[in-house]
Amino acid sequence: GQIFRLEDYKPSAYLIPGIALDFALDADETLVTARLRVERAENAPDNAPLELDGDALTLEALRINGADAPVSSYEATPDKLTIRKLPEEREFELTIVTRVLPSSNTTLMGLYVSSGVFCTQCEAEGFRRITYFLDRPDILSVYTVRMEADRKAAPLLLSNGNPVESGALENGRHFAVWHDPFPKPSYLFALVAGDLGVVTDSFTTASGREVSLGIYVEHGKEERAAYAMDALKRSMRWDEERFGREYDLDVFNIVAVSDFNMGAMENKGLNVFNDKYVLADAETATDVDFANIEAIIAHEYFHNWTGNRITCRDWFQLCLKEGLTVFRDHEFSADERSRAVKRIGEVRALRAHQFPEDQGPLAHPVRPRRYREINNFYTATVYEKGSEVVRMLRTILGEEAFRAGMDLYFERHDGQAVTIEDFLKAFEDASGRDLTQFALWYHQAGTPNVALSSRYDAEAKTLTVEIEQSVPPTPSESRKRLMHIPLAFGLVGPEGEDLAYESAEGAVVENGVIHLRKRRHTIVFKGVNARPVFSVNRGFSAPVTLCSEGRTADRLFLARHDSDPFSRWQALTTLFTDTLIAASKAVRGGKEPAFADDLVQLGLDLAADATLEEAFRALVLTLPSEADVAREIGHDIDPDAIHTARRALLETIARAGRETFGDLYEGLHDNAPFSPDARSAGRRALRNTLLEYLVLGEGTPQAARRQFDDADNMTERAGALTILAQYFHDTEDGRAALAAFEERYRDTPLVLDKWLQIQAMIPSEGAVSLVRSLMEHPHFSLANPNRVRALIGTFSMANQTAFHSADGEGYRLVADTVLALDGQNPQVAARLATAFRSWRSLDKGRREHARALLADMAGRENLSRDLADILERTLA
Ligand code: BAL
Ligand code: ZN
Repeated sequence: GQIFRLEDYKPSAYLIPGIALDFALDADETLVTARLRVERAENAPDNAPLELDGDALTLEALRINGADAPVSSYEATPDKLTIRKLPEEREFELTIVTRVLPSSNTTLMGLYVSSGVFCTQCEAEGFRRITYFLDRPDILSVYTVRMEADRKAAPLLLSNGNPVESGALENGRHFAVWHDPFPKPSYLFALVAGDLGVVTDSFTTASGREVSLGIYVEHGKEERAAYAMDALKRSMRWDEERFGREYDLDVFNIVAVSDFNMGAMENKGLNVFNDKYVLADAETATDVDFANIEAIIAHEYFHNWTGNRITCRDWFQLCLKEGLTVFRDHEFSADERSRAVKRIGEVRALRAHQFPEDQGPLAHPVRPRRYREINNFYTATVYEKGSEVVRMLRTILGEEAFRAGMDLYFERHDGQAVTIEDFLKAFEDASGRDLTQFALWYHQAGTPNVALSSRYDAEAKTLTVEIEQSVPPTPSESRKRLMHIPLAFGLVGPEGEDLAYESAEGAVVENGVIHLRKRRHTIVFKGVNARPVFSVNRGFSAPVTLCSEGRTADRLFLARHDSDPFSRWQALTTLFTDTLIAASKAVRGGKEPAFADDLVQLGLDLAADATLEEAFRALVLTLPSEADVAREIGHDIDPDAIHTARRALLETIARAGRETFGDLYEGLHDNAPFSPDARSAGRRALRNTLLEYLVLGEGTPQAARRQFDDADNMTERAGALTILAQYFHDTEDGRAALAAFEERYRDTPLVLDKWLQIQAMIPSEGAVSLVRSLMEHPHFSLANPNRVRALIGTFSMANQTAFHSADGEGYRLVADTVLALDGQNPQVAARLATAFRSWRSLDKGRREHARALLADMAGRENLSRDLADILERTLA
């Protein structure tokens, strides 16, 4: 297949400043009439052919300046329209009529039907499934959209921008016209037509513009949109206060649909959402769901400035809008909730999703240089590492200069399609700093390693710190350059306070940050009056792996005393991870795993420390996952040994904490009505975490059964069910709870997803056949991405022993599903296939099974470009 390269970028020979679209909506066959105002670009040759992108299109008519184009003047295939004979004038009008088939569109790209509602998804290259177009983000056009549809089936007709006109037509049909005054790339086009309920509200911007807000959901689900509306209004205010960004249209609409490939989409003025990230109430959503809704509503809204007003020149620049917007939504959630807890969650997610990507065959720079299928680059690297890079930029520049850089970026590039270079230049110009070395974070793949050691000289009162960086090779990048790594740090004194020092030599050290720029730095802190413990990468200031000399006593000390809560959590997590690695080795060698009492006691003490937030204490008691431990081991992984070791540590803590945990658990019970606020959510998180230990300590399911029966909210009900399913799935209690849950939520698909998910995680011998049988459940369907992700996605990511089962049957289950899905929805199939990305780090037998299945899949005929690309890179 064709490979697209960053260095091949050329400005288009033609521009399309305006487009008028007319949709005659019909589920079986929709006619799309597009009138394009085309302009030959300044420097383009007169005779340059006009090549428009298409995908699965049928051309019905083509007119140039109103006259039918002679058949000899163009060539149309489903994926391209080439017009060779064009008018001599620089400006002309093209009218293109295409026919598209919404109800048989299973890719969920372009125009499709979800539960009877017409909707669109155009990012990245879905607009070309609607009409022939220059479907690239640097073509900015003003859109006018007219839709007509059956009034009964689709009383609601929405598109981007502001509503202009609507009215009745013959035969029970009606129409509406929308106009979006802001020039935008085609990937931000959207249309929704259907019969939906609505929640309305309004927002007055800082400068007094009155904005009508609407969230559209299935009839009867309006109340479940209240939290999303609240999150939207808070996001709008926050962006004004933190970034000086105001909303710019008279209306802002959000539509929730049930069949959606992604989480949500930031189309101008008309965000389309996966309903999973809109609908929530106590009965159906967990606290994690509420937090995700808040974050994603904010994320899509924030795109209005970072993505829409200023967009990407080409798809290599995807991180320009995504990394930056993730950073913005992270900051929003940190401001709205607990900053420390939020940060720990971000780092856990980064390590779980981005680190394996960076360390495996699918590694790519935050700004990739080549791709075969851009859909495969909506990755944790582009999004999450992209956000970390912006966070480092802020750390390096400081809050004030960072904000000045953002202001300059908005001022300079509003209305443009730009690059990472443009973005960085704004910060260089605003701050006077040279960001050349820093820019490597965008260009170079791989997670840097930082090795570190320190020694204190009591007589000289110096602390000497040796730091060395290295960046491991990644596919097609064997030689790496040295990075600019900002490491926040502190010298923690005997009482837990940060010790002062007189001077630091050997690297630039400013405002509590060491700026690593060379391979090796020896930093001497002078005038340090007591032996400190060196606390480094506070707040996870740089996305690196840290290898420091393993002084257990120092880690135990930091876990209890560091003033940075992230570092406390990190110290404990490192201790847990190290002990789990040692225990896995022991298990593999046929020995009993053993755990140090002082570590177990530390966990108990932190869990019971009432001066700490409950959510933080819940994180403290959450052991590194099996996948976390596997990633740290890195090669020749035996998931069964890790599972056994982790279970043993859980039980050790459970036994040691039996008494305190019971009291803590009871004390956290809340009689107040459900509230999704962060503090209440933290209490529930700690309760659920304690419940697992209680059940393990007692060896009976009673406590979980009680919580399951008494719960008045989904967090506690699903938390209890998870524990019952994990440990008691083959007992009467486990079976009864699973059955009761299914009975209660059979007709609430988003909750049934939780039921699928919980069972997909059961680490039993029968896991593969259980998942296969759940695929036969009447409410499971390969056509719905949420169902697939809940069952098969969860199985592959969160059931390590079963996915990696030694007989290869877990791999086969996922491979079968990927192949079955590829013909319908290549994007979701390819995403599912990335579960194999770490196959080379498994032990030999598993590696062989994975290799055989990957090779078998790659050898199939008619694979989608999406899947072929993932398989080829995974095997390379
Ligand atoms: N642009 C795709 C969905 C999102 O990142 O907001
Ligand atoms: Zn985004």
